Amino acid sequence: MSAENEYMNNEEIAGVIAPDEDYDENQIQVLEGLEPVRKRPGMYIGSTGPRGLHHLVYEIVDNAIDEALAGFCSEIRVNILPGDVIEVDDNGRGIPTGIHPKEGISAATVVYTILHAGGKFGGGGYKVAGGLHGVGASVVNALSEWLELTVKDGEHIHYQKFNNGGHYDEQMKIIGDTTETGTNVKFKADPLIFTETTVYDYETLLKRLREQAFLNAGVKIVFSDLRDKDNIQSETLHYEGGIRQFVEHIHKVKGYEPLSDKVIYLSGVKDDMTAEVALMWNDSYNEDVRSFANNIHTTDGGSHETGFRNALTKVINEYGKKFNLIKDNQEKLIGDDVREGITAIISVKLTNCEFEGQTKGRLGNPEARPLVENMVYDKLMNFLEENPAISRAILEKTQNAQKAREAAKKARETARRKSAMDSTSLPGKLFDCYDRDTELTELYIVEGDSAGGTAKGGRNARYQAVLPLWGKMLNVEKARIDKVYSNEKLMPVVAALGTSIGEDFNIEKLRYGKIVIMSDADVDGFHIRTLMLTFFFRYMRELINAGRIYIAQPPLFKVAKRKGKKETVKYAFSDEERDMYVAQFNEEGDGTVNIQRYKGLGEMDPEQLWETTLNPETRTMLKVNIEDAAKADEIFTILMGDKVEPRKDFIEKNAGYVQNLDF
Ligand code: 1YM
Repeated sequence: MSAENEYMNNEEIAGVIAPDEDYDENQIQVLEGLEPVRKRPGMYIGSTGPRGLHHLVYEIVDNAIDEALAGFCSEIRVNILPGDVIEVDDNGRGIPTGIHPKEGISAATVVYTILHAGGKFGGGGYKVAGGLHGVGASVVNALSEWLELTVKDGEHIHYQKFNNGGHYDEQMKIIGDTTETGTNVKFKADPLIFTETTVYDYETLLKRLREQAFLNAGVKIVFSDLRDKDNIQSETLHYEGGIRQFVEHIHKVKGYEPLSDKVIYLSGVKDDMTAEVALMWNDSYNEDVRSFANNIHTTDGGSHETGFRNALTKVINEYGKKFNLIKDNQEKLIGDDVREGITAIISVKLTNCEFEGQTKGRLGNPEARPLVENMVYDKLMNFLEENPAISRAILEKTQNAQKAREAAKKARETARRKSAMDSTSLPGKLFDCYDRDTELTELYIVEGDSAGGTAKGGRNARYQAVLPLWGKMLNVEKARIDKVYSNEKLMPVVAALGTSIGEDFNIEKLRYGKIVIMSDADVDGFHIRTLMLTFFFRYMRELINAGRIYIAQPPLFKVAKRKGKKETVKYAFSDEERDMYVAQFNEEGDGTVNIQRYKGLGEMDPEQLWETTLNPETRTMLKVNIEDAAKADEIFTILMGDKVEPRKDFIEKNAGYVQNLDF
């Protein structure tokens, strides 16, 4: 059988036509097709920073997961190869290689070179895995220096190579025989696009792949980092228990003591939708509800999460009333009460997901709400009635939360009376700026009076305000919100921002456009930054969502060359940069090179701080996103929680680089 006939035999393609002889024409079309992706990568993968880079991997893996969900693939391998090449391999059917009727080239080539060709050709689909609008594979190709696609269809091995963003010289061709089936993709992210870095972070990929393995029970993902042959890491992610095990995993990582030994698992189906919920209460005061739609984390919730919340509050109240655990003269429990110390995963799968909001982090589909709401109501009620001991513990926990909330309300009223919450009474240590235009103004939150003094001297007082923090930081983990209101370290921050916190929070009252956490590059600085991010994450999350929180990036080293009286100075923000400047200076010769490591902001002159960290023209700052803050929250829980084991694990794992840990 000739190669050509072989292509035409593929059953997946309806209405096969003869292959187009004129490959050049296709070439041109293909190039035009992917050009927009290279022109505006941000539109397709969010950013060209580390997040966008990691996104490439998720896009390819998502296709393999889809194949697993369709029931054709039992194992997915993901490798980071030397040189930060990614390899994704599955044992599914293999992407169809037959000639695409409209394009006249292999269907697999179409999937990898034409935008919007991520879905299937012609109707009806199971495609539920995440990814951006189903254009994943071609977007990855467009942003790769090179990409190799190998498909095994049980008879032949098909192969095609793309260069410089999806260009190819040769059509897909047969390079051998096989009895196996599957798809293998290898690619190298294009450094011309990912100018910041093309180096993958093992933990970031591991976290996301693990999440996908939890969300798709039974899918087996083997993840390996093969970059350094002396330090090969590998992990098999395979959870028959799916999201139940996700909840257990979160509890284990955070060191929470579960309230019961069983994770509550609820599921339901309606029309073409499925919904699954797993939940368990623990001994903490934190709510950790994570929702997903088609395996995509909906960070801003949406209809499915609303359905869950409504049903949960209703069930607990009704159950409590029915079994006289909530007396007639008692107040109803509110959502915050029933969700205190809960860990829950909500996962829905629908054929047409609509994501809303500025960051597309909220599920819009209205039909998801009643599905989740009715399912949780019915099945959770059953569970509670069948497990009275667990139910009593849950009711007791939620009623304790209610009492604490009432105490917090009193504390808040007292605080209000003392007018600490009032934005007209600004904290005494605040060095405010003159301008009141929140498009311009910035608040620098700095630890310690010494660094505060430097920042005060170095800032542009017109639009940059400085708030030095002092006193012992509240251990937010162990305290409920009522303690925040009387905390001498956090209240000045609340007062300076003007927004208030928790249910009184009002972003319209925000007094600055940017809030910048500026801490030393050492363990204490790391600590303070984790604390601040955790505080914002828990009590002022909207500020993070609105992109208002930043982390300043002061330099780590001053590299100076002295020749007679003349000194040339370079600031380095990493060890690599330091070495580079030292090498440069040495190369130039004549003069002595001196390296100073800045242990704290206080060691810098005000002028140096301005030049390196404060001046909008020359500084770099990191904008904090919700994932960064969630990560800080998690680290914080581990560092501050009651449990020793997770803390030990964390410190052991991060001992080497805890100083450089960045969000
Ligand atoms: C390493 C990445 O992409 N696997 C993969 C992709 C597809 C199929 C199987 C597949 C899908 C279908 C039929 C179908 C894709 N096919 C297409 C398209 N792994 C990886 N494995 N046969 C095979 O959806 O009906 C897009 S993805 F569009 F060509 F069908």
